[in-house]
Amino acid sequence: MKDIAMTAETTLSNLGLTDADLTGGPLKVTSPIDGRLLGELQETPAADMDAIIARSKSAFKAWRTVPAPRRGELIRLLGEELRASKDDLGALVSWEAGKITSEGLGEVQEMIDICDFAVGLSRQLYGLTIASERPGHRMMETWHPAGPVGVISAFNFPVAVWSWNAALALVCGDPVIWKPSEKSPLTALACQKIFERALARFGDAPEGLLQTLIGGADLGKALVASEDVPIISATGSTRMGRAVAPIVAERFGKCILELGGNNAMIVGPSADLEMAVRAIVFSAVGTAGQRCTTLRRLIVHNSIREDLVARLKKAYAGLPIGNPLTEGILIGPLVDEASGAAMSTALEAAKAEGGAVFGGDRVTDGVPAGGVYMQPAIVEMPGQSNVVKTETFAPILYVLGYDEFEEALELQNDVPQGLSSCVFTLNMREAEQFLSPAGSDCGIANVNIGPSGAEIGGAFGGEKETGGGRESGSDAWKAYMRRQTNTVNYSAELPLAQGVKFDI
Ligand code: UN1
Repeated sequence: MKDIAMTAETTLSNLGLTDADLTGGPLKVTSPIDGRLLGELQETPAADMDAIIARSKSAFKAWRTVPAPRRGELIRLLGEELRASKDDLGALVSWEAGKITSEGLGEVQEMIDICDFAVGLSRQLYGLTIASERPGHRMMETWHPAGPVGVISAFNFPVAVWSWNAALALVCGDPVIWKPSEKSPLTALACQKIFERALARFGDAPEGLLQTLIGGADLGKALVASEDVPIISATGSTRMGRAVAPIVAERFGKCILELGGNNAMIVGPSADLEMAVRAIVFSAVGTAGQRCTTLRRLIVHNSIREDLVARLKKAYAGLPIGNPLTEGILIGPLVDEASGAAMSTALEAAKAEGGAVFGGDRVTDGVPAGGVYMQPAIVEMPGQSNVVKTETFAPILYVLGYDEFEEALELQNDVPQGLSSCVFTLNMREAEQFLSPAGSDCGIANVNIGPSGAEIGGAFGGEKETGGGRESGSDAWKAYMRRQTNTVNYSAELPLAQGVKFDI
């Protein structure tokens, strides 16, 4: 094995993080891999928030008039810088969030993809033209930049989620103020440096286009409360969303919320089980069960339940758990002790609610000391009890049986969350019913692929407790702009709409 101590330092210095960034501050950043100290960071003083927001506001005044394709050029350069830093930033994601190498790199690839998307988008911020009822009039819709966007992101996708928001916001003409998770400030600092390299090559961007806040919840609170930040895009727990949304609503700001998920797969009797097993294992245990889109509920037809569960147990028994930077490892650590404890508590609750638990123990052999390594768990449940309806951010897969497809759909929808969902079936009626208005109630609904690992081209987000926001592809950009309806009269008359007469 490589000397991992050396690689952590090399990774940080390759990304331009110096001793000045990494020492002497009160925010201790430790790696979930082995608990090692990665840095002691200075925090952004809460007293600076007014100045930070004011800087963003003045950056907005300049940036909103820069032609959108020119704004796209900045994102093109950001994409180039990300390509150049892909290996290092991917490795830092592993160090700070505990992801396996391939997933760390995949996350950076997702950033590169959204930059490419946003560059194209910068020439496609289209509005409609609308037929006017009045002669000699033309109506149209124009999309304008909206103002500073506050981005609050979680530890589990510490850099990709920022980029989905930032790449879109910046081509839309909005500066960004980023409050990363306290668990992942190093990757955020690295992104700030990468962005600054793109800025230096770009040349004439206003100062303050991207500002990163390092520290605790008070900084996020100031951002959320500020009337000068019209858009707050927040990714994290439903609890966090419940705190953020009313404050933003109070001041008539707009929220883009991407909160909890409790994603299910329905497996019908006709399913290709071989494929289903691969999809289940990746989506239930990948990222150690710490994706919003992680598969948490398996709703399987009773005729194949035993067979499928037996295959899964076999696959689970051989899963390589350990240092996520070691080749061949598929399951790294949970982010911290509290996550491990939450997993154990959920498994105890599942037992009390009648569940039969397979796996779920802490692993201490063959893994680095100082990290929280857990065996993924499969829990056969008698029904969709409380614990199954609760999102536990850990690799727990609850299994429920069904007889009629309608029943499976009801189970799928009968949870508070509504992010992602899927069906494995070769029966076209089942597949289409799943996607129909009477099918899955989630923001993402897939056929014969798992619920996680979405591409950036689609709009990402979900309904109910997931918060209703959409980020990333499709027309998600519209949430970062303000819509203006324009009516132009090129006639010499002044007719009123609806035939109203008002002669003076
Ligand atoms: C998240 O877990 O917050 O679909 C994001 C996926 C990734 C993004 C997940 N593209 O799993």
